Amino acid sequence: MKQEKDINYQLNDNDGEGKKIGIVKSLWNNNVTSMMYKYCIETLTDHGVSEKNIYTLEVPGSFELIYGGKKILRNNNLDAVVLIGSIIKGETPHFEFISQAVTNGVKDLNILYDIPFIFCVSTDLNLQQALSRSGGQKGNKGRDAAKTALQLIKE
Ligand code: DLZ
Repeated sequence: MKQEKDINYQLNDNDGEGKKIGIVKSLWNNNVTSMMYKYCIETLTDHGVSEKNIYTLEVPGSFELIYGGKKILRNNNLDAVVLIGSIIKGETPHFEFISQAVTNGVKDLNILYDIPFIFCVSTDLNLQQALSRSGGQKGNKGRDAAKTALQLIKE
C-alpha cells in the first residue's frame, strides 16, 4: 500500500503547555469528524495542552466552520483554532461548491486574524476513503491538524 507523506514536525512533549486551542467540529458525516476530533484532542493533550484549555464548538456542516471559527475566537482568547469537517462527494456538484467555499473561507480567516486556523477538512470520494483518513489505514487528519497547530504556535 502506498504510504501517505508525513510532515516533518519538530515538537516536544511540552510545547502545548499554557496554550489555548479552539476546535470547531462539523456534525455532517459525524462518524468521520468524531474520529478526527478524538485524535486531535489526544495529540494536543499528549503535547501538554490542558483539557481545560481546549474549547469546542459544534456546527451543522463544513460550510459553517468559517462562521464557527470567528465565533469561537470572539468568545475565547485562543492561540490557534482547528476546523474539523468531512465533505463526501455525492451525485451533484455540491461537493465542489462546498469544498471550494470552505477552503477559501479558512484561507480568509488566516489572512484576517493573527492566529492560525488549521484546515482539518477531508474531501473524499466516498465514506470508506473518508474513514481511512480519519483513523484508518491512511493516518488521521485530526492528529496532523493538532501537530500543525502546535508547530505554528510553539515559541
Ligand atoms: C449540504 C451538504 C452536503 C450535500 N454535503 C455535505 C458534506 O459532505 N459535508 C459537510 O460538512 N456538509 C455538507 N453539507 C452541509 C453544508 O456544509 C451546510 O451545513 C449546509 O449547506 C447549510 O449551510
